[in-house]
Amino acid sequence: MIDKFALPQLAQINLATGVISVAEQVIIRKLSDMPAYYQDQSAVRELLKTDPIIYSVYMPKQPSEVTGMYTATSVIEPGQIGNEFYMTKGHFHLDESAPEVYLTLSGEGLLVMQTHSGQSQVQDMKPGTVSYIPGDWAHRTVNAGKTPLVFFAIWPVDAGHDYDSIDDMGFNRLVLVGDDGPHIVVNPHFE
Ligand code: S6P
Ligand code: ZN
Repeated sequence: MIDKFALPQLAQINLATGVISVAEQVIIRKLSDMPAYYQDQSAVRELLKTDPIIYSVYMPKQPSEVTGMYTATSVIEPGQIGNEFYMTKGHFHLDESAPEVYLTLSGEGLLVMQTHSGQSQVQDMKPGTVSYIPGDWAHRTVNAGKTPLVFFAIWPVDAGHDYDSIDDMGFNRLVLVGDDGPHIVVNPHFE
């Protein structure tokens, strides 16, 4: 379908902070929005006293509400909770034919992906990496560095988001803080 209503748009992204010049909506996720996502609940309770921001999402004013693509920058703060790095909730797309592309702008981390049938894959994220996420793969990003992990995402407007599956089951791989960098391990609590 041809998008008759969209006009060309120009935006400027600050590559270090992820802030978009034409940002219309900013989503801020604090630890209190996702306490059950981390394994070490005594570390969670301690950190909830300050309730840090884990990540923010900046969405520009969209050229059209009807068709096309959404874009956003995500900024995952550096930090850890117990022996896990700060990370996003992660989600599946409701439309399994709706893929997504992530371009890392700054920082370093990992993109954890998995299918409903249990296939999993973890990709490095660093400035310039481009990840193609097929429509039926859940995706979560993890900041494994000491600076904000900033990436740009593009996905179809009708993709929809399924957070409940991850809320219920988690991901089957965890990224833990190791002496020599991130360690990917099997999640013992994955159901
Ligand atoms: C949307 C895209 C990103 C995430 C963002 C936050 O399809 O994947 O914009 O929304 O990185 O992650 P989450 O899992 O809380 O939506
Ligand atoms: Zn997505």
